[in-house]
Amino acid sequence: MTEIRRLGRQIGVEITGVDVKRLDDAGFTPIYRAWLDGNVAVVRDQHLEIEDFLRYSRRFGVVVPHPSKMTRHPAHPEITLLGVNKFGPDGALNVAIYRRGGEGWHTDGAYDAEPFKATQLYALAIPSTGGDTLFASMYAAYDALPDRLKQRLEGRLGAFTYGGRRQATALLNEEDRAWTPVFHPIVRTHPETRRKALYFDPGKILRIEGLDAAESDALIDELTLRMIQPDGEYRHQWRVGDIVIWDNRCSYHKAAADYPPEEDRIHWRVSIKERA
Ligand SMILES: O=C(O)CCC(=O)C(=O)O
Ligand SMILES: [Fe+2]
Repeated sequence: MTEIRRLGRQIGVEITGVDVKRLDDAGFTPIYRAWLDGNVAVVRDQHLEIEDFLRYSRRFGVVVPHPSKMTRHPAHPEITLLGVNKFGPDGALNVAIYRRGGEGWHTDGAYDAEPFKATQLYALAIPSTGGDTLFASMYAAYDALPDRLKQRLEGRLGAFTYGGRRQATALLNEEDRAWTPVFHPIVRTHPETRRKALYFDPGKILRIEGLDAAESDALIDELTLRMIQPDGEYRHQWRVGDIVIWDNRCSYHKAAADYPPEEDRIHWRVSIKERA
């Protein structure tokens, strides 16, 4: 029996009692609906091979390879490996791998003209302490904006690249580091729920179009302070066998990146788009 339970007040649902390998369309429908409603869905206690994970992930959309080629699974380019090859040949910790996703609150794939709909992780190894993933609702962030900011942002586009203003491209090969900016509305209407969300990523945004540089930077700073609403948060403590999927169109996330580096924390990860 599939059971669905709310986790955070405005974000997060937990789904138990399913084996995603055996799910038919009728079994998937309530999961998809719960995910749209909760933005982040946790499915517990799965035992998956890579093909099972890919097949289940394709139910949500089009699975695409991530631009970081060096962290792709060697035999399955659509699978990104998190926490693998954390130590270099000289034994030094590769901080870009260890702290991946931990630099700040973000949404995945805003650097693409067709940004990521969802990201899904499957947990293979979890450290004894730390290593949580934090989530927050972009709907809650938008709803909490003062009217003057809602009005100021309405219809405005942001310019985004992979590395943003800091040009943080450590996980990319040399030849993949040049990006042409793409543009997305900062106030984004979710195509399925029709709710408005603050679509924002301080690490990937270059500027807000139509403002001079100083104004744009100041507005980016102000929005950065307003991204996270206490009522709109959920913190995921991982267990081996968890699948977690988040909706990049209406949520932010961040890795806590605080676990003992000598311990394993390994996930398979896929990037999912609405269309190719
Ligand atoms: O490892 C995590 O907790 C999340 C990392 C992240 O930001 C991502 O996979 O997009
Ligand atoms: Fe991320």
